[in-house]
Amino acid sequence: EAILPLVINTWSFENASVTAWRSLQVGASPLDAVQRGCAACEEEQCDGSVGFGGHPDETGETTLDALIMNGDTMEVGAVGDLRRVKNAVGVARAVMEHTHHTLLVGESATEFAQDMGFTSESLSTNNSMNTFSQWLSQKCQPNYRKNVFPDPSVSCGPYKPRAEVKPRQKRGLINLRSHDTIGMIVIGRSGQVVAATSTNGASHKVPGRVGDSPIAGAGAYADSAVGGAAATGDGDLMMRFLPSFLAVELMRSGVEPTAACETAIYRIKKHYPEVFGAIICANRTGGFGAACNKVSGFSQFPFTVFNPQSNRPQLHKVDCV
Ligand code: SD4
Repeated sequence: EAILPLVINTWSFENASVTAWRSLQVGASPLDAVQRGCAACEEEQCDGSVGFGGHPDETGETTLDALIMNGDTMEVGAVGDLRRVKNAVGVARAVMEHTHHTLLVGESATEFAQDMGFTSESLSTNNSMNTFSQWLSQKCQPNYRKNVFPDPSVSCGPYKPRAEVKPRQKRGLINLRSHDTIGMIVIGRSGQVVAATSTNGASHKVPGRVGDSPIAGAGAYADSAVGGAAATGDGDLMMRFLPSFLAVELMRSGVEPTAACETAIYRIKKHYPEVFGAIICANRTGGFGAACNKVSGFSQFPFTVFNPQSNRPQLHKVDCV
């Protein structure tokens, strides 16, 4: 009575869903399907939050995080702070297939990608450069440094990336509607669970910042014995709770996907009630659910499901807790 295969992803990224589903239909493996699904989002720059040309860091550069996980073998490949390579999930796959490592970062990840034949090109676009110059031209720039009294997240005057360090703030800075990482779980007909993520992270981040998306158990997790999960939201805070791992472990102990997702969100909410975060969960029989944290301006989280019952990418919305 399993309803498989299943493709489920964060947000209303329908092309990603269709791409993964069609890949399965023509006999591709779940791993290939999840990779192609996320790559479709990278190419179309989903919501400006995936792939090149989005969310420039403090210096104006766009950098990428991505992960892919095989729930049969528990192999993971990931890249963080990847520069000048558009297909981040492809590089993550190459880390998994062609190294004994799990995570490569920064310029060295770029070098690895070049060795593997990926093209090196600028990730900047007119759009990302405009975002950057608009930010710079504001009198006070919201940023991720804790350096200016009284609001530690705003720097006024000529922007100085390096400044004295002040006590940490508890509230994240992720701007609600502009950070829509793709996280996708694919479960093949025979129950192979895989997951992947791809994102350009957070606008105006400190260079070197790596979010939750390329961290196994944070951005996504997959175990074919149980199911999979993938998260989106304020990665700097979410990654402290490994929500994807927690959700999978809850499902392992028999909790239904929706309840597993909710518990993972509640765990974060307890410490950071204002965190913007959401998670999708699926179990190996094709059951699925999602949860999000209700914060001002965000009360429903959309996610996309493709299975034999829907026969098309179906948009779901879950009310936040
Ligand atoms: C990050 N989790 O880099 C990503 C951003 C995101 O929806 O998912 N936004 O923190």
